[in-house]
Amino acid sequence: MALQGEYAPSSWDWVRNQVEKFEASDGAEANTLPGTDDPIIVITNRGAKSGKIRKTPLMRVERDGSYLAVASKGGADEHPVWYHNFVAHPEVELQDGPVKKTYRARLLSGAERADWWEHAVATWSTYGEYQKKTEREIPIFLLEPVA
Ligand code: F42
Repeated sequence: MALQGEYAPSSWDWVRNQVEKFEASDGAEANTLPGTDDPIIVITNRGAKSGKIRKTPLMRVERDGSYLAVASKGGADEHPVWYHNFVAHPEVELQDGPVKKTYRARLLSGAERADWWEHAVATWSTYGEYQKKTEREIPIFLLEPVA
């Protein structure tokens, strides 16, 4: 069941523009981190306070049909706001290229987190640099398909 509600675009222009181009082309364009060949996905999520629909591009980290959402925010000392949305409303929609499906987000910890963090850094090494920039442990959510 698609997430319904009023769409509230990101307040960051480059993010809002990437989402617009990605969705208008059904994932055929604007599907990499600008200036690189590194693939992204777009996650539709519900605002924890506003209840509005938010769309969050993230680097594509996938394994065996599940995806990872890495709340790195460039190594900032605070979590991205979407972290709170995923905690409050774990049912999200993830679009990878033309394919859009429903997933359930689960915050990882312990050995499971360590295993998936290793996969995230192996997929996109900049995550390792971001973690070195901050004392904050970068949260990661496992997104598992909802049947
Ligand atoms: N961010 C990452 O953290 N990791 C990535 O791998 C990543 C890759 C990436 C690739 C392409 C691209 O274009 C962007 C990429 N980003 C990545 C950036 C990511 O998409 C987000 O823009 C970034 O992580 C910051 O997320 P944010 O949720 O903090 O966004 C801010 C700027 C924002 O949109 N704030 C809104 C605002 O109005 O200022 C509020 C958003 C919101 O969700 N509000 C909640 C609500 O209720 O509506 C409130 C929630 C609460 O409890 O406060």
